[in-house]
Amino acid sequence: MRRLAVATLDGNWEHDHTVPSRTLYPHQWSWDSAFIAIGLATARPDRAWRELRTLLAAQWADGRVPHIVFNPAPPIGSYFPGPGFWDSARAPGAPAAATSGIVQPPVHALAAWLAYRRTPSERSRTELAWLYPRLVAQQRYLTGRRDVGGAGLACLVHPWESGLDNSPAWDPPLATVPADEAVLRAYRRHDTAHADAAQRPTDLDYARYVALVDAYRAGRYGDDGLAGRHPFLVECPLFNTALGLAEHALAAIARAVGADPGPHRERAARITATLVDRLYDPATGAFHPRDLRTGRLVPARTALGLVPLALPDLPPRQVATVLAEACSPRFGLAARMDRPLPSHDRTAPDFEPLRYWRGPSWLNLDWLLWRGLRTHHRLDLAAGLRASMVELVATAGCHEYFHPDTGAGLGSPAFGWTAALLLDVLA
Ligand code: 9YW
Repeated sequence: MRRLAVATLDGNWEHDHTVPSRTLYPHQWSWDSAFIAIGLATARPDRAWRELRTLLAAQWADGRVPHIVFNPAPPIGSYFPGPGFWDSARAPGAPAAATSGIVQPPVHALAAWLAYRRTPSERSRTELAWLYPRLVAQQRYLTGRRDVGGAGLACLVHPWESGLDNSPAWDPPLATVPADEAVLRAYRRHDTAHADAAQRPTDLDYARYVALVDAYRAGRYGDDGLAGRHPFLVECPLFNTALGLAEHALAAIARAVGADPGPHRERAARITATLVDRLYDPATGAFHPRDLRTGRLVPARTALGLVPLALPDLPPRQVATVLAEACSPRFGLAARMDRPLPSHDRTAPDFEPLRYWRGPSWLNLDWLLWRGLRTHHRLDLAAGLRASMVELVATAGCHEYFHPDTGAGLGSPAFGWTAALLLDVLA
């Protein structure tokens, strides 16, 4: 399995970064690269650092790390929406490379720290020192300009920023985004040429995704006054967990490169406390996104609501209730799992076992939860989840996602983060 995973990453390596998938995603994606670097560190450490360096070299002047860095070579035109649609060159502070204008969960500081721990050499320390101020700037952007709610959490302006594009969590906030399918007909989706349309977001979802980019691009990706003008504004529990994990990782990185870890520790504690205060629902015992346009929590019980377990300083009460939710029939976490962990409550009427983030099982969600279980000393459950991850890949290969009942491979084959995170749990 290790050989298969390394061969998958080798096959997706593209001179200075790894593509998530040769067919579906022929550019560099932000949080994919972080997960991929974690796996590369176990087998190709030089590439792990190169991966992160390439991504952070495309950071914007305001600190945002774009969710896509476009590969200038042939693939242009093979992915929608491409660089022409994003038109980043006309935005103030954009880098030389063509990129998107939005972000993804900031798992990069954690990735850099884990890569360093696997290969703690002088070379690694140099790389870490290069990354450190850039990772700090990324946090400053997310907790500064993106703190639309004013409480210290990052606010998302697009479901793509969550990394879980069509999660049922986004249905209510998206419902009010004007969707003109005619707009979409002016473009051509490419994803459905490479993957079964039944396993992808719908055309209506895409019409709204396009409308949201149109709105953000019209303001040249500026964040001033978002509250009064932008049609989609949410605080996401997974994204903000990554934000907190990043401060914990930055504290460790600061120590390694001779900087002061103190401020990072303080910020980490503040993020966890705010997450509990704003996104925890005692009625479900889990976390939920907050829709800033209505002020309300989104009721859907998705896997997003379990991810704060990855925070080492999550209070015992929240640890206990999130574990209860994860072990309930909705998600079926157990020391011996009889089915893979789904991305959405499998008892919900809108659970869809084939459609992307509306039910299928994903290794990155498993991995975040697996880390949380180990952090909170639930080694029995961590072992059960790890066994489930290994079995998925052993049976179906390094697929993008998996059927939450049968474990059959879905989406793209030879998918980067599946291979990478498997390498991490095997190491
Ligand atoms: C798209 C690359 C990306 C991931 C996201 C996933 C998907 C892009 O693919 O979004 O075109 O749908 O939802 O998390 O980073 O793997």
